[in-house]
Amino acid sequence: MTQTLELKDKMEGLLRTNRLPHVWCSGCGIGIVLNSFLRALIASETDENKVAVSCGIGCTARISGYMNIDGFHMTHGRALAFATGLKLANPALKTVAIGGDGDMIAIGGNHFIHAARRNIDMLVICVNNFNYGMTGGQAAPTTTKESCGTTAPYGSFENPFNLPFIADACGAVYVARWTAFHVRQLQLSIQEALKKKGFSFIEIFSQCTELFLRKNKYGAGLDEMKFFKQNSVIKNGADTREAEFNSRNDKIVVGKFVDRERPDFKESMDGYFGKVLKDKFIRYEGPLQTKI
Ligand SMILES: Cc1ncc(C[n+]2csc(CCOP(=O)(O)OP(=O)(O)O)c2C)c(N)n1
Ligand code: SF4
Ligand SMILES: [Mg+2]
Repeated sequence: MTQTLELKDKMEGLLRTNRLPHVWCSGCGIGIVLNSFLRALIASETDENKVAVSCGIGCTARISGYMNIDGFHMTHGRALAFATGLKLANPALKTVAIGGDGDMIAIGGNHFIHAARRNIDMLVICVNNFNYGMTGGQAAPTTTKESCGTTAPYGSFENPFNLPFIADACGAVYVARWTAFHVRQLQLSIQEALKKKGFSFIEIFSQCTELFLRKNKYGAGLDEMKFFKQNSVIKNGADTREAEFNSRNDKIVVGKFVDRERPDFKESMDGYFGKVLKDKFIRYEGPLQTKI
């Protein structure tokens, strides 16, 4: 009982309750992600004063506005670019970028592949609801084949991206996928990824009740949770090529797929310049730490 009350107090402390009610539609999965993220911060005993959350634009990207920790609401698609700048300017920060599939992998796709390639030390959480929710349900690079969107009234015929595979191929050190149904695994995964050094990526399949589900007559939020539950297969360590989810008839492969070590951007940079510039190289450790 005491533990439950303690958690409730801590959760409330991390929420900007004066901003409630939130903007999300009833049954939307984004609230589940916010809840899991805050629980993971508490359980991992991460100092919230050393965390900065960068978000772009979209329903998901509104998440930083409800957290009582340093948050930035960026231009569309630039959450990772901004998080990169934050991390380089203050290496002591744990930077987290949270956003939708459109924000991170359509307009922001370029920033995504390069942040992973450079192994920038950040946690990226992408809520994949298979469409652009905020702007009216347009098809995204994640829309499943034959599913409709405002810009695909007869259904999409394009191949959707396999996000875990892209992150893996670009060099992410941690890659996982869960759904809004897998709350416990999601929280544990976020906890683990918060401790990881380097580019960590977690994709979360989530329900956009008002647009993607309604337009496609896939049912209400609860029906989509049942769909996630019934069609998911947990395959920790699976080859990310197996994580393809091209159509609603495919199985949803979830789990932790990648967990490896490689030097992050700063370690590589310091190592390289230390070698070529020797004593002339001044390592930058942050605004208060570096003496020039
Ligand atoms: C430069 C620019 N282009 C387009 C938009 C319009 N816009 C805002 S959010 C968004 C897509 C949001 O989709 P997603 O990132 O998947 O988030 P969701 O709402 O689904 O959570 C778009 C196209 C914008 N704000 N800025
Ligand atoms: S439009 Fe979709 S993604 Fe946006 S809040 Fe509503 S249900 Fe959620
Ligand atoms: Mg989306």
